[in-house]
Amino acid sequence: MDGQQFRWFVHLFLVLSWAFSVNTQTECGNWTQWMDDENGGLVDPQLDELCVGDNLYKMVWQGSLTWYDADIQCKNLFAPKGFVAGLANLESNEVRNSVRRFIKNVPGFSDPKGKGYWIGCHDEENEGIFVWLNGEKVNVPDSAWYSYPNNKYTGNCDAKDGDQDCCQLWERPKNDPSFKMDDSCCTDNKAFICEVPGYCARP
Ligand SMILES: [Ca+2]
Ligand SMILES: [Ca+2]
Repeated sequence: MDGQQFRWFVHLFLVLSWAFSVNTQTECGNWTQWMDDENGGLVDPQLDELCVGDNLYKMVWQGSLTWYDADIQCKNLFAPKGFVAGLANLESNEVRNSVRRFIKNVPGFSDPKGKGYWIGCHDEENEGIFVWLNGEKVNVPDSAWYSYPNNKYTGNCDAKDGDQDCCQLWERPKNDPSFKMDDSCCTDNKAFICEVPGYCARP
């Protein structure tokens, strides 16, 4: 086999490997999803849903609510199915990056309502001290934020202290969004990401 034949063979192998991985279907919970060969997550783009470990992350990208109502909507969506949901906790680098990759790779998800996705952290109680909804302090690398320190806002933020207190994954920069973390006005209407612990656990 000469060099050109070898390169052709390698190319064919890579194409077949990709085709096979895309078509590999795996049961997750009670629906069929596709294996994401890049990070081991399980995704079904039609359901806007991503499994990382046992947890489900649902991108509600076609609706938009305030940060407070988004958290309530997450609970309302999954309570009938017997699960306690809420805005997503993205403290884990693995989870945060899987979610960001999912948003960036699926057409439509990268242009959500309100130019961002609400996630489950805020600094409403102590300005500058961000906490997740479970009360734990946000302790992500500075690089996980779009720009840090944040809270820079000079407009009319309709929050109780008039500044930016709620966390989003932001559609910035516009031409190639990285969907890094940012604080924004809690009363703005945005798309949002629900987290449903245990939803992806296999029976
Ligand atoms: Ca703030
Ligand atoms: Ca901000």
